[in-house]
Amino acid sequence: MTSFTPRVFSGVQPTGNLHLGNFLGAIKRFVDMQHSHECIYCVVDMHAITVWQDPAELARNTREVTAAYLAAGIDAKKHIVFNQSQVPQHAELAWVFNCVARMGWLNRMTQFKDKAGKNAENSSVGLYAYPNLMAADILAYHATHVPVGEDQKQHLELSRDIAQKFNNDFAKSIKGAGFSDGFFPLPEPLITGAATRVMSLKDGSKKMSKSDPSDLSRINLADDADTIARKIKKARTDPDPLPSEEPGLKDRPEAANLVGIYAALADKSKAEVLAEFGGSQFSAFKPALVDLAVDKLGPMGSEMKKLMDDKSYIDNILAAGSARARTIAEPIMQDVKKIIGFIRS
Ligand code: AQP
Repeated sequence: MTSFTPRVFSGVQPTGNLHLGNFLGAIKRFVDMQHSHECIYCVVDMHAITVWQDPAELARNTREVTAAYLAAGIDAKKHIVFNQSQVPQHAELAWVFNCVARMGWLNRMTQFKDKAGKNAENSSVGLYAYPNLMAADILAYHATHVPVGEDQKQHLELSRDIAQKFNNDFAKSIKGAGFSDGFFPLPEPLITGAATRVMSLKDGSKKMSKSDPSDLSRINLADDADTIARKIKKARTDPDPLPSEEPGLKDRPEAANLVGIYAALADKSKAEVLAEFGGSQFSAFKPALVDLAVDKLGPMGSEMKKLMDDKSYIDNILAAGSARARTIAEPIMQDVKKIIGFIRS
């Protein structure tokens, strides 16, 4: 098998209401990965338009996700931060993958079923083909590792299937082009930590989500300290004290969620958090969680606001990052064209 340099790629959609789930499941882990890997972090604006977006809001939200990356500690000089639509290779490779992926594969995607609901006939073709674009995002850079929340696991498996099928379908041509065995890596999902699926604060059976109509269901990264405190105080719980060990969280989704959030924010395991708070009532645990959340998220929220006041600073970061991203993606796309048999001038 061809050996690939380890490279991290991931992205967040600029669809507004960036929340604690996006932070703990993705952005916080992007920050960690940059110490050990070469990283490419994208604001996936082309994914966002699979559902209609107000143009002014899309631009604002693109800057907001960029500000969140920077405020969380991503180093845009050392690593690459950019928005997807400034790098045309994503769309080019996505078309190739539209022709590699099978309808049957996409028909199994639960996110499309959840998002389209009973309205599938009226959904955009882009929403249906979304996972092919996601595969292109990753594979346009030969990325090997993809930190994501648990909800993206199925899409990542599809990316691997697409990479594998391309490698098989074009095996002879790939060898002919000088690649010893396989052109695309099979990217590995990195779904780790205590909060890979942060749940709604109002309903422990539902994922914390940008599109939940209740703002009380989520902590937004832009929330101020008072709002964070109010939302945690109002979070749904059950009447029992916290257990001392993890099996005690079974069938207690709201308790499990708050413990997971605490653990992820404190960089501890759930077991460690329960060893500290086991036997405590929520009336004691929630104030500790408020202090921790305000301590960790407050400075980031203020930094995001500051960055958002300087549009041209953010736009320059995206322009520079996009230029660097293109220099990686362009030669890979040229090889794809050669492998497929497209004539190039
Ligand atoms: N609740 C979550 N817990 C952990 N990780 C999460 N992610 C999203 N929600 C949670 C992770 O955040 C990254 C970026 O997600 P996205 O912006 O690409 O899209 P999304 O998953 O569609 O976000 P939402 O909030 O869930 O939006 P809607 O309301 O549209 O469904 C991904 O790595 C994702 O796993």
